[in-house]
Amino acid sequence: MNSTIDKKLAELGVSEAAGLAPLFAEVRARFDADAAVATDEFAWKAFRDAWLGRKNGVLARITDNWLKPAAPELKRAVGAALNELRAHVEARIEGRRLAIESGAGSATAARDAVDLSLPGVTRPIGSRHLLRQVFQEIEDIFVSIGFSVVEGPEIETPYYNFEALNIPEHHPVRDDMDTFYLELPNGAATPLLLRTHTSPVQIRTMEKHEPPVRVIVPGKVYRRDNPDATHSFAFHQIEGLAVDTDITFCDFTGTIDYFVKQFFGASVKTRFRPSYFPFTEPSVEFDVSCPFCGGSGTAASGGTCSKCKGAGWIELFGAGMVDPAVYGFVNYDATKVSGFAFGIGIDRLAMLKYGIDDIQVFFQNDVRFLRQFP
Ligand code: FA5
Repeated sequence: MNSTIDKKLAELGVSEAAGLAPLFAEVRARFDADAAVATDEFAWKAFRDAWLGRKNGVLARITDNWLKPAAPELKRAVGAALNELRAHVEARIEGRRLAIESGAGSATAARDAVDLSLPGVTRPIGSRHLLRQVFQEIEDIFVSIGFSVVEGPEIETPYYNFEALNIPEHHPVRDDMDTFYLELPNGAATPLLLRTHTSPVQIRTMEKHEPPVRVIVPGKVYRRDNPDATHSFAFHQIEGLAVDTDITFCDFTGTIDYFVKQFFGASVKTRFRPSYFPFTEPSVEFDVSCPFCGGSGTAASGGTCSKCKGAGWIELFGAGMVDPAVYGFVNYDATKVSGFAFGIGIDRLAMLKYGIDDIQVFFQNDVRFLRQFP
């Protein structure tokens, strides 16, 4: 490997004979690009000399640097490729001269540069994922009534995910939120986990802001749940939090009712049932009348509605008035402030609104599904 061509072939990483074609194709492409620029006599002369000049023209340099020093077994092939290139170069240079003389130089050059008759490259245009669309829909509704959108980290400390939400270590409710812990070096200051809900952002928000606070928190959350039609180990929630000096349970029900009617339509009925969360008191589960059977429990076919299993109601999310104990963790005066919070599972909400019966389709990226929600 001592000649320039051998070096160039080695650079191309191909066997010597096989390397000739790409090497000469590269030179030819460069020539064709240069040719398009020679649109008047002056440019044409410079172009001709650059390629055909006896001493320093590209073809002369190829002869000196590639053909002459090529290994004997390669010489014939290099010579043939060079002759072919020379024929192309000479014909094209002559063609450019005739075109310039006849006054069609610039038009021909433009045609050479861009072939307008070629069909364009069609690139499929994507769309926002259905879950992203639902997030946007919900954000718009809450923003229109004075809430701001904030976000928080998906990797959390147990303090924010549990303790500051009034869930001490060994509290049984932690079992429902079994989650993934991160492997950290020995001696790390605190364990880290993938957050199990968006509620830690309640604490982070209140730590930073004095009341009044009105925020919603869209985001991804994680639990060690086995995947099935309604469970995924990664899913989405929107947290809501409103705290001020005079917020009552009526503000809470009014806000939620407004949201649900905006989202599902005015005819949907709503109800609260008592529930339990360590960070709200009282706590509720919020139900809507089944949008599939209109709350009758009976499907259009006459049988039992399969979506609500005949109950006429579908559970939507957990919520409640913020437990005064939580205010203690963020230095709010629990005797002066009150508020409400809620945590909506977005995946299930989207399934309900758009009649999707398996949560897993959100994560499979099957375009046949995605195209149904442009
Ligand atoms: C919570 O996560 C509470 N942080 C909600 C809350 C916030 C209550 C503020 C009070 C005040 P829960 O574990 O019920 O609650 O989950 C809330 C919603 O997340 C459920 O209603 C459901 O829609 C959704 N969800 C829960 N687990 C899964 C899962 N594995 N896959 C998909 N969605 C889930």
